[in-house]
Order: sequence, then structure tokens, then C-alpha cells
Amino acid sequence: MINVLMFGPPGSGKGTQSVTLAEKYNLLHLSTGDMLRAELKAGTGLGKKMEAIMAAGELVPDEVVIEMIAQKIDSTTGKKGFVFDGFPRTVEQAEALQKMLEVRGMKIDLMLVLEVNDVELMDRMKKRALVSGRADDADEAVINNRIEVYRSKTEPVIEYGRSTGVSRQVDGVGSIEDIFDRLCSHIETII
Ligand code: B4P
Repeated sequence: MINVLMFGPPGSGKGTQSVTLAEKYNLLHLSTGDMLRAELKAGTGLGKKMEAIMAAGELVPDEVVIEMIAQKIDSTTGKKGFVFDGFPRTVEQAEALQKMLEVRGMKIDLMLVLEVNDVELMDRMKKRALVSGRADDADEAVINNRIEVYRSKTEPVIEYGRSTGVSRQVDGVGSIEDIFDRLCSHIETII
């Protein structure tokens, strides 16, 4: 089993790249953002509780996403591993993931960090807002807050990855195909 973390600021292309990486390597794509948006869409109790937090660009509580991920890992069969997209987003989530994998005989094999400048991020999310209907893409102040939350709460996870020797920085600017090739070259080193 291989476990790859797709990491980077909001709008850096984690979701875009995770889908095709999962297909190529027969991994399950686990996006906490997609899971939370599905709860919102279905109008569940959890979705209703998380709606305002997500619309403001803040992080939902760690225990919510940790539980979601654990359930998905335990219900998956027939895959060669997982691409974690947008999870972990805090050091606490990273530690929980590491433990969760360890007790199941697995580990974090690779952390791919997409690097994209803030101007490009803002531009991508404004474009996505035209088609996504996402409240958190539509407002420049919310996008700025998401980038700020990333820098303060999520970036420290990169240090966690560095200390365990699994993180790799990847230039996230360029064509989607070129970035995909860059990511694949790192995955090829662990399979
Ligand atoms: P996410 O769904 O993870 O949203 P994201 O960071 O904006 O997306 P991503 O980086 O995947 O961007 P994408 O590929 O779509 O999170 C949303 C919210 O959910 C969070 O703010 C938080 O509230 C909550 N949440 C999720 N996980 C959580 C967790 N673990 N803990 C707590 N809260 C959590 O790319 C963006 C756009 O760029 C797309 O339109 C794409 O087409 C375009 N694009 C991609 N690559 C490009 C390229 N190379 N060139 C040009 N455009 C490109």
C-alpha cells in the first residue's frame, strides 16, 4: 500500500492532480473538502453545522475530518493505497493520520507540496468561482483568509513532513499536464 499526501495552498491544484494520480496508480482519492461539500449538499446535520465555517474559509474541527478519513480507510478494498487531498491540514491531523495508518500496518510514504504564488492562487479561485458556485471562492476577503489560515495552521505540517523525510516540493505553476509529470516522477521513486 502507498499513501501519498497532496499538499499546498487553497487553489494550488491538489484536487485537480489527485484525481488523475489516483486513476494512474489505482489509489483511492480522499478529499476532505469534497466529503464536507457532499454533507452540505445532502443537508445533513453535520453539513449544516460546518456550512458557516467553510463559507468563512476557516477549518472545520480536527475530530470531524479525522473521523471521516478513518471511516473511508476502513471501508476501502481493492486499491493500492490512498491519495489524501486537503488532509492533514493541521499538525494534530497529521499526527492522527500517522497513528491511524500505523495501527493498520501502513505509513505516510510521500508528501507532495505544490508551490504556487498568491497572485496565481487568487486568479485560479476567482475563475473557479464562476463555475463552482462555492461560497468560499466567490469573495476575495474569504480567499485571502483561506490563504492566511493555510500559512498559519497548515504550513507547519510541511515541517512535520520534512522531519520524517517524506516531503518533496513541486513547482505548481505551469500546464496541468506538466505538473502531473512532475508529481509522477516523485511517486515513481516509492513504487
Ligand atoms: P478544499 O476542497 O481542499 O479546497 P481547495 O484547497 O480550494 O482546493 P484545491 O487546492 O484542491 O484546488 P483545485 O485543484 O480545485 O477545501 C475547502 C474547505 O473545506 C476548506 O477551506 C475548509 O473549510 C474545509 N476543509 C477541507 N479539508 C479540511 C481539513 N482537513 N480540516 C479542516 N477543514 C477542512 O484547483 C483550484 C482551481 O485551479 C481549479 O479551478 C482548477 O481548475 C485550477 N487549476 C488547477 N491546476 C491549475 C494549473 N496548473 N493552472 C491553472 N489553473 C489550474
